[in-house]
Amino acid sequence: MPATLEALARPVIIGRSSSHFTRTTRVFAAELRIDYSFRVVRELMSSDPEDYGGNPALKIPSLQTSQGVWFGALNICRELWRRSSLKPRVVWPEELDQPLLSNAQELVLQAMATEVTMIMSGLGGAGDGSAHQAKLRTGLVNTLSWLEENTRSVLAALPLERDLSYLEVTLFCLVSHLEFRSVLPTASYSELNEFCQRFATRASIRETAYRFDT
Ligand SMILES: N[C@@H](CCC(=O)N[C@@H](CS)C(=O)NCC(=O)O)C(=O)O
Repeated sequence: MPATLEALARPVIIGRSSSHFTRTTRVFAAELRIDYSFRVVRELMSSDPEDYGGNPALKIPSLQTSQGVWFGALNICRELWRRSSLKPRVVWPEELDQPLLSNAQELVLQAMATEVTMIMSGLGGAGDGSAHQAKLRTGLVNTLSWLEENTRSVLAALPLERDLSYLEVTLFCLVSHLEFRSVLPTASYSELNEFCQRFATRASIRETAYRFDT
């Protein structure tokens, strides 16, 4: 089937199997039982927006639908939820109305973005010795320590009657990605590891394991 017709039939996630923001959307798709196609972005150094589903920021993931293209993981997860007939109870970021919870979400997303900067500047040949690289790493380590200290209270403060939360999915995708890309060893973060082990029992996590697309 031509690509445009396929996009009309079912949505297309444009991303990479090694990307934590992409995995976030695929975990949502699996939880919401949304059938989709997956288009791999082969060249992450490309400066052609078309390679990223038209995203002018040259970022993945994007979601191509008959309605248009959605840029970014949160937009995509919301659209997947709207398309799902299951309508599970999802806790979205705007519901996190106390500092502990909203700071946790902010720190998880910032750590994911920091990781992207570190990995991409490595890919771009910027090397590892700059003051900026050192600051990025310190910020990331501080953030992981904060998350380690607060994760138990964060999880306890989330609404009990939820099926899923954007916070938990992104936290899982972040922590597991740090090991996968060897950005930071995570063995010493026992609370985070305990959370990841529990969360990894979901089928949506098993079905979306990180790997490098060939
Ligand atoms: N705000 C975006 C950020 C997406 C993002 O940073 N994606 C990474 C991959 S995980 C990316 O596009 N990396 C390529 C680059 O930064 O050039 C979102 O929430 O989806």
